[in-house]
Amino acid sequence: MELVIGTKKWSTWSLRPWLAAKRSGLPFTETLVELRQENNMSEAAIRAHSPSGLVPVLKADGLTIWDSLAICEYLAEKAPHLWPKDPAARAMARAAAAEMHSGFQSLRGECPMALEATPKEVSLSPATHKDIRRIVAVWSELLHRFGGPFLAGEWSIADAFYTPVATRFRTYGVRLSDFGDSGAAGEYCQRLLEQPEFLEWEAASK
Ligand SMILES: N[C@@H](CCC(=O)N[C@@H](CS)C(=O)NCC(=O)O)C(=O)O
Repeated sequence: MELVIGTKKWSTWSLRPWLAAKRSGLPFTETLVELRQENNMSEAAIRAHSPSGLVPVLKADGLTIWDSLAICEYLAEKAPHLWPKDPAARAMARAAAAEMHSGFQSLRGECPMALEATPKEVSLSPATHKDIRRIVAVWSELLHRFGGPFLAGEWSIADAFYTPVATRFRTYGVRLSDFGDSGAAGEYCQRLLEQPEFLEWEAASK
């Protein structure tokens, strides 16, 4: 399997399936395309791999899979432990990952992942406040329901989807206690940033 990803300090979409691929235990190679190159060079470089013109893509078994959630699902077909075994936990984990995949546009736009940046508190819009409050509510509910340490108990694809969010909260100085966290969400956020796979990605991004 070959996973084609974008620049590690910026590409949130690439980080998610990369974490899942690491946690799958399956062998894979990594091809990195530098984003934001001059003269549309990135676009041409991505197009050489990706029919959608976006990264990540996974090349496996003669297929080119061009969306981060679809890649994670494909990996989970081969490594079922990437989703929780319990159907209720699996359903909730999938809902949490899907909400991240299709939502939180304001947070994404206003707080891009920037692993190279020095963390600094910034003033954020009401729409981003609403996204953060919702994320804290999702995290708090799942951590309470399944007992942690990850969203649906053991680490799952849902945690891959929220790892980029944890970096955004750190980079932009978001204090989760200001958004309804009674402690568990903040601890979970920190836990995501301490996982060895994330630390490997972060070190490589530098
Ligand atoms: N829905 C897609 C979104 C992928 C996406 O937007 N990728 C960005 C990078 S993070 C990209 O390739 N942008 C093109 C560019 O920056 O040149 C997925 O889940 O994989």
